[in-house]
Amino acid sequence: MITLHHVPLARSFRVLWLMEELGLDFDIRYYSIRDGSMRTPEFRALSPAGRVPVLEHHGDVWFESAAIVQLLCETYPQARLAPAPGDADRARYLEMLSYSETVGCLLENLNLNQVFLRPPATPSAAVIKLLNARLRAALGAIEARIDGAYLLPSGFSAADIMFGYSFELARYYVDLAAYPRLMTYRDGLRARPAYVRAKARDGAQDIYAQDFYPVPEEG
Ligand SMILES: N[C@@H](CCC(=O)N[C@@H](CS)C(=O)NCC(=O)O)C(=O)O
Repeated sequence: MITLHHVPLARSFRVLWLMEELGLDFDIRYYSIRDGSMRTPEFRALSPAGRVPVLEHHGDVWFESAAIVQLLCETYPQARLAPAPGDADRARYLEMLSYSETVGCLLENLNLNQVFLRPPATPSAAVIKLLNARLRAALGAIEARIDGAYLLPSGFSAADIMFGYSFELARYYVDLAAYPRLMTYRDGLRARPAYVRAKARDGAQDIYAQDFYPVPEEG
């Protein structure tokens, strides 16, 4: 009744993790960005841009991670993972849903330049340098304002799933030692039982071949 279309370590992990937090019973259909499995007409019929996540939920088909996360929070409100309209944390919550994709898009562009681009195409060192600086600035802004275990004063929420996932991926491009408060925050998220269960179902990633991708020298 619930099927997640998922690439290991991709944004679909956000939905996987949230569904573990919600205690839902669901299947996972695994894909790879590299093997053409996302280019079939069947998958394109589910996902207009051919991206994950896609969630089939009791006959409905949803795409875009932030939208799916919000729809799940609204469908299962008893979990209280999304502040409702009128709640004190609502504005910060909505900001962080979108901000997580600000970070996500920077990571995606770094992935395109430093992981997926194939010869004879050559990545631009200047563009990578700029993207990397923008990623560090985006993370630094949250490092400066986070002052507890979670993003919202009211406690754990789906915003932590959205942003926590992005922060995990940033380790491939930036030295996370520059963000000590976010590292403590990340360690707290990693210790959540639902996160541990989600990681156990994530699958083996084939996106990154290195642990770290430094900014190349210009020139
Ligand atoms: N804004 C979308 C982005 C989805 C997206 O780009 N997903 C990536 C994986 S993280 C993907 O499916 N890429 C496939 C490709 O680039 O071919 C979301 O948050 O769901």
